[in-house]
Amino acid sequence: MTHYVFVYGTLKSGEPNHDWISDVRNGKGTFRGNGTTITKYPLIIGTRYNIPFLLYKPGYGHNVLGEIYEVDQPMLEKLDELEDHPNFYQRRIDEIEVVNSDFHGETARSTFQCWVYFLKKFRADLLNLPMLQCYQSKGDHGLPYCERYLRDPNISVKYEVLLNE
Ligand code: PCA
Repeated sequence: MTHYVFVYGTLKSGEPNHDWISDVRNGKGTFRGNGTTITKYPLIIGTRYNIPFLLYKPGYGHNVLGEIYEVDQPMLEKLDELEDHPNFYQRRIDEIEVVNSDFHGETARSTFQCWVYFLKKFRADLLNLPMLQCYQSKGDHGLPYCERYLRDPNISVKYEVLLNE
């Protein structure tokens, strides 16, 4: 079973979690092209660890740029583990427009239904943060991503971005 995933954050090539999607021990992950969300969404950097989040608030923010990967079931399950779907990020299908033609033999297609990791039940104050169009950990925002192994294991950052239930 093949899936398409649109990645907009640390999973992109050159970003701190790219190894997850390129490590063959996790399954198959093949880069298929750059893409952009057809719907606008807020892409923000949040928590003390500078984690990128796409907020599920259609119509706000930008048409976000990212990368489209074709992945197999084991890889999708690995990505769910990294993103802690569905407890933290929630994966949902979204329509993504291809912005280059790396889709060998499929150039007639300009949009793909892709899985995307969103934050759905997010705190409203996150909407006051700067909204990016394209994420880079080392971008000029000055908020580099803090990798997991460097974090305090006693602190859960969920409360910094998710609504209390
Ligand atoms: N990793 C996922 C969601 C946010 C993140 O850092 C991605 O790159 O799409």
